[in-house]
Amino acid sequence: MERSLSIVKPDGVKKNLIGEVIGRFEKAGLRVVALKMARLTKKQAEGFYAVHKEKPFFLSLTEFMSSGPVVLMIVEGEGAIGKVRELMGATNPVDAEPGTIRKDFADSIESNIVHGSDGPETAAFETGYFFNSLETHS
Ligand code: 3AN
Repeated sequence: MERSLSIVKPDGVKKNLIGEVIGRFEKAGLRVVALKMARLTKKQAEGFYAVHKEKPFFLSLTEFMSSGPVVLMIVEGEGAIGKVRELMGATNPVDAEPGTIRKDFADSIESNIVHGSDGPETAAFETGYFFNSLETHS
């Protein structure tokens, strides 16, 4: 069993895609075990994306991620991290495979609808960043 932290980003919420994203996860056999809606502060977005703090897109990314409400969730299942990444598609929607969330809905490499943890260590950090054990229901 594996867990991945996923976010429906501000563009996904604006485009009314919360159910679409969760539905795709569920149809792939993943379970949502923690869920909440939040509006991140700039500081919270900076902490979440701390690994990217030297990147040229850090300011723009953290402004975007704090620009409107997001949906935060932990999804659980066998190979959850890889499955979520497969369902999301490549970071840049231009490179994403047909039938992926980003190919179907994303406007750009930054406004790309959805986040998913990229490995077991990031997943452990990211799930703990937004949820405690009392908020997680296996
Ligand atoms: P992914 O979300 O596919 O794991 P990461 O972890 O490389 O991608 O990047 C985190 C986020 O930073 C992306 N979801 C995207 O919103 C943004 N990002 C990544 N690369 C760029 C870029 N070259 N220009 C603007 N934003 C970017």
